[in-house]
Amino acid sequence: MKGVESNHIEQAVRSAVENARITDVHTHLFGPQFGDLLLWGIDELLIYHYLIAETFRYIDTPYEAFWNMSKREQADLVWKTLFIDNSPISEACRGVLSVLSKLGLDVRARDLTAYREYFESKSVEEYVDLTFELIGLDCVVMTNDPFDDQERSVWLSIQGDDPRFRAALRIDPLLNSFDTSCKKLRDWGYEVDTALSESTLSEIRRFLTEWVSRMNPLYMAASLPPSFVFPEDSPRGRIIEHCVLPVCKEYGLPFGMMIGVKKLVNPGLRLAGDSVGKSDIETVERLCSNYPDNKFLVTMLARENQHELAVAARKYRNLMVFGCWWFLNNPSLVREITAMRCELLGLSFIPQHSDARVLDQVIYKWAHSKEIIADVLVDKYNDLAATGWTPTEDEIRRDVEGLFGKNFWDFIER
Ligand code: FIX
Ligand code: ZN
Repeated sequence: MKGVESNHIEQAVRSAVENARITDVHTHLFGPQFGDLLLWGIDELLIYHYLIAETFRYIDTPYEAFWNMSKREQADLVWKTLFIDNSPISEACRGVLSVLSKLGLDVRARDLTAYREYFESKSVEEYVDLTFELIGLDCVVMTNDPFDDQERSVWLSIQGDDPRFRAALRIDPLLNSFDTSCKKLRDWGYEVDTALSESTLSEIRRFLTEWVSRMNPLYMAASLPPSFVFPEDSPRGRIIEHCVLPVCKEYGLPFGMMIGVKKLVNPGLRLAGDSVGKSDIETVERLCSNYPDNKFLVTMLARENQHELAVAARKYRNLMVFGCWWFLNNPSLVREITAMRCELLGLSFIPQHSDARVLDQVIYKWAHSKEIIADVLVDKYNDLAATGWTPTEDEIRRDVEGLFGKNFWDFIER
């Protein structure tokens, strides 16, 4: 079997990564059939909550004054503050410029008006096609919340779907604020009460089953606080134990746990106001250990949790680690975390997701991530070749296609 000569490994790896088709396993994007829930274009890029948080570090504008501005006025302020008055070296700023550059726009001109004219010249359907093809996206997984009134009404009336946009049933309100969601469930005809009686648990299972049937989700998911523990004698603990895990098992759905978010530490920043906390890995181990017939798709937000999460994945084949999430999606940390995962897990993990909220973001989030993941893989295959084991180009391609999509689909279908 002819392996790649060591002086050609880098070229083979970078070519495989460049050509790898992508399944983006977690985003906040919506297909065009969801109307204005799908965000795209330069103004949406500029008012991404990452950039809003960064803008407020430089200005004294009262939060409410900012929120009372139009989106265009907000975008103008972000552009002036982060790109003109200060150099745009943060990852989120660089991302905006990467998008413009890859779309062939003249970044050197710093001409926001011209950039706006470009996007105004596109239809959403045309731009979705362009974006998916530009970055090699096969499919993105949405975040679909039946408790969101605007989204719920779309699901109840939607005709047809776009196979490039697959669903994930997101249940944060059910798990993290059951008092509020209990009332909504009652309004929708489910016989539930906050006492979480057996009949209530049965009704919650019915609710989940009905939305699984409606959405055909690839997984069920929730973001969870650093304090998340299981088992726990709380509404969250009881609903996970008696409703989420049984329904996931019945339908073969992974339970996606995104752990470590401290919600709204600064409420004035709204969506930009969340922070991070170290979480309890033993809870993840306990769930994987006690529910061997369930699958767990897990990402954790704290850098301090990454090593123990990778070690936990070595112990439980029903645990799939994914992404460098949110505050971890920065070059220095993606590099560190991906190398550690290769060293501990080989190729049995999902290195990245975009978490894109604005369609255009997939262009930069994947371009930046592919570059770093390729760097790490070049190192690892060179280390391999140094032992005398020379991987073939087909093997490298196979491995890379697993990282960018097949590992996810195999886990989903297992
Ligand atoms: O819970 C989540 O899905 C988080 O990713 C979001 O709440 C967060 O705002 C985000 O978009 C991070 O990238
Ligand atoms: Zn997200």
